[in-house]
Amino acid sequence: MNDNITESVDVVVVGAGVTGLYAVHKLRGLGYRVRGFERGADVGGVWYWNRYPGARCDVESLDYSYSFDEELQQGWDWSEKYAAQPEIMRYLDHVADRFELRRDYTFDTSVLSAELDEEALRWTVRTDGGEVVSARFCVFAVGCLSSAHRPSIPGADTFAGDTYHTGEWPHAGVDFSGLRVGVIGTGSSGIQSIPLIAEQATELTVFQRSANYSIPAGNSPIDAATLRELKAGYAERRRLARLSGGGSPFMTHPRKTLDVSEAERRDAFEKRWELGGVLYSKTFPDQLVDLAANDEARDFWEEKVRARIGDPAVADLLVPTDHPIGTKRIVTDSDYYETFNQEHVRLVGLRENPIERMDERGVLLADGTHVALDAVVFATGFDAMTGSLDRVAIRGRGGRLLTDDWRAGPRTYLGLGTDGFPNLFNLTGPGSPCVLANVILCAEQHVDWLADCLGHLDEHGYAAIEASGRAVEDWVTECRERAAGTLMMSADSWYLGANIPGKPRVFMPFVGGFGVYGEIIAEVAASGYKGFDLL
Ligand code: N01
Repeated sequence: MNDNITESVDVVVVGAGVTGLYAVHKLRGLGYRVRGFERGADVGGVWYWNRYPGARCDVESLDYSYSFDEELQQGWDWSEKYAAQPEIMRYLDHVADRFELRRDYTFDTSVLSAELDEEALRWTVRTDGGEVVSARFCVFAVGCLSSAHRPSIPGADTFAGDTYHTGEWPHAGVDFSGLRVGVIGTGSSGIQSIPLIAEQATELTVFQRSANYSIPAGNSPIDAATLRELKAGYAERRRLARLSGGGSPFMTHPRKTLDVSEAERRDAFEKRWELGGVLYSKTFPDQLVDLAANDEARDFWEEKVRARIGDPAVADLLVPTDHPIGTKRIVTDSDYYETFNQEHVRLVGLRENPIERMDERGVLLADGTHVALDAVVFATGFDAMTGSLDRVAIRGRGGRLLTDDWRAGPRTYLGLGTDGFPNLFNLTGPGSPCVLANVILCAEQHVDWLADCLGHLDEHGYAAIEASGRAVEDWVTECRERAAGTLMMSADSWYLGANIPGKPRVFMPFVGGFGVYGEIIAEVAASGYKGFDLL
């Protein structure tokens, strides 16, 4: 063993979010020696970091929970249809305790590098805690929305008040009472937090670059009788979820938008509206591929939303005109639009009046207006899908850096592996449907596939598995072509890297849907891992 190496294991898992936790549980249960590292002080991943007011899941609680253990899913009682961040953290804490997952993790520790030893086909993983671990397999479960993005605004460092990023929220919470607050950004995080910040702030200014589509969450407590009934139907609920496009037990209307009468169309939109949240973008099967169909959904949305906003000029600013509905992730809100009917809340459209700079006392706009502020909240999103991997120096064959190989966009086979990086897996990331689906079921899908794959290698005496260059090229093309056949390319979304200056404009997720993707990866496994070289 290399002198520097402090430990030798079968698998290193990076990340203790929903994917990493299940990976540790599953692989350890199969007898692999597993070592986990996590940047945060505890488990939870995005839910550990995103503690901003109003943080709430946009997938129903019953679905956004592990399915791998029947006693776990029957034993945990969700209190609300859409769980808020504290309840999800309690759940993940419970999972970590129940399966004793913390004992294999080192927390407050970032993985700095992973380097392939080509002779031994092993990875050397170095951490900022000084550990050097040799592992046969390296599994990244670092999350797609874990690298907070703060835009560079001239003069931001001179601002005298406090600044926050929604994705790095103080654990003790923030009291905005008596303060003039600015929120920059109106994606999910901004739209969820703005109504609650408005309840405390004396003045709230929302700086909006792009208007977004948001739908009322329709959240409600789940009473005991309903919960019993839902749990009794869990098996069927999960079966439907696994077949679905998004990992939730909901199917689109069987017919296309314009093939039904107006009355039937409105009825279908109304039902999805009542259901609440992101599923609205999948009311009809053609909504994200046919602009005329999309326009119907958009018009219904606009009618509903304008009715919630008092001032038509404010409504004009809040209604998006730059992208079809659902081509950025639809936001799920609680009283977002009504917030702008309050006297002390003001909306600034940055397209018309951009931020020129910040100074000690606030924000200066291009038209010369100075907005005096005591605190600024950056709800400006993430360097999504690749940002967290980019922080790790991953060196494969010939010392090649993964970030160099991915300079023109992520290159994967099935989202799982990359040529030149044998035995290295990236879970629930680019090339997979995970950010477009229920990530907990996606995590289970990936980890179960991985566990079978490692079993296959051992059973047949292989040391390693590596995606072939050809399979990677084909998968990249397939992902690109599938996306090009939809309307998803027409929005400047984080799916496309469009929110990060200089990032290549490549649609990173697989748009074919969770169920279809599950069939594809199962078929690859059944074929003896076609597209991979077994070494
Ligand atoms: O980030 P975002 P998010 N100047 O990138 C604006 C998931 N999530 O944290 O649209 C001014 O969506 C930016 O403007 P524009 C969910 O998948 C889920 O809100 O780029 N503004 C945008 O308005 C979600 O999609 C939940 O023009 C700037 C905002 O900041 C994903 O996480 C809750 C700017 C960023 O929006 C990310 O959501 C929260 C600049 N220089 C998050 N740069 C739920 O489960 C950026 N912006 C419900």
